[in-house]
Amino acid sequence: RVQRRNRPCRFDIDQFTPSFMSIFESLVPSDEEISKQKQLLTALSKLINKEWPNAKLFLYGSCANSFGFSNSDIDLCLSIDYKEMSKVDIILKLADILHAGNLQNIQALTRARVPIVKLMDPNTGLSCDICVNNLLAVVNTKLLRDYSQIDKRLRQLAFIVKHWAKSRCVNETYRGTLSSYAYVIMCIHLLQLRGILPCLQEMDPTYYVTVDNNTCAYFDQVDRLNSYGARNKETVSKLLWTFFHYWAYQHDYTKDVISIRTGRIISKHMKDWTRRVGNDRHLICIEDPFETSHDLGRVVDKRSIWTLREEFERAANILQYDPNPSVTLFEPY
Ligand code: 3AT
Ligand code: MG
Repeated sequence: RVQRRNRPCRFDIDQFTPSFMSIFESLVPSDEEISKQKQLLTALSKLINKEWPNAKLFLYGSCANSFGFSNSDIDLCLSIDYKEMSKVDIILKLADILHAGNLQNIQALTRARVPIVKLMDPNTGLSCDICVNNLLAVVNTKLLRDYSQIDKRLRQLAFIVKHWAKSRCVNETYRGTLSSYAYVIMCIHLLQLRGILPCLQEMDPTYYVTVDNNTCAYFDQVDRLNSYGARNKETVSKLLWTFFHYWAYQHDYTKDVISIRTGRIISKHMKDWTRRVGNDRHLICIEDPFETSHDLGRVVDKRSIWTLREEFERAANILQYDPNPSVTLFEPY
């Protein structure tokens, strides 16, 4: 591992860029799909506002953060200020409202960690999950989308990383591997270190919201930053190599926390993330940009950390040596 730490990238890495780009293109949702999502949001908002005029429905997660594949489920968040009702009551009432509106396959999951209602819309064929008052997720969705507008390589890199993670079964939080959200944060962090993306939370804020006593503030006029990364000419295949090389051989799992909030690597020691507390083992540390006490790697346990690290090494070695990396990388696990 020590020798591999400084190994230079293969000289011919850029020849694979066209094949990685065509994989990216094949995963991007069509305009038609995006307009169907908007149509569903409008229809559901209308239905819900009949009962709750002051409630507001937001798209969040991959269908709104620009990192969504085609045919993925839609995440919606209902924002409602209704002191008399508990979250569970709201979920149950919401399920009734949706029934009356002729939506299908409605399930109220009231005991889940994040209670949701699931449904299928027969008009668009889309399935979605609705949660209640999870506004931090709406704000982190905006942060991710804003980063994706600055340099198009972020979206390309993150799509390929997510596609790799899904193909290799390391995008399953219930089995101790990482969420899509965590992988996108890892990609943003890499591009910050390469000088391709700025650190929006360190710049003078132009956007502020307070969510559950958390102040979220950052520079969101990203159309003014669209040449930020232009001096760095690295291709998506080179960045992909750098990403896996970093997580396979360079990241210090005993000491380091990656942080897009600061645009740097910070220490586990400073965050007091050096030992297991409850179920948080801190074996791979990824700081949430807004809930800074929240380690997105907390789902990883002492077995799944090795699964993950073996997959990072496999990917790094394929990108270094394989004659056909854009095929081998995604071979099913
Ligand atoms: P898929 O395309 O569905 O795999 P996604 O972007 O929808 O990817 P997730 O399903 O992981 O991502 O999560 C949905 C959203 O929920 C993304 C983010 O806004 C929020 N979220 C997920 N995990 C966390 C977390 N641990 N902390 C805070 N917000 C989170
Ligand atoms: Mg999702």
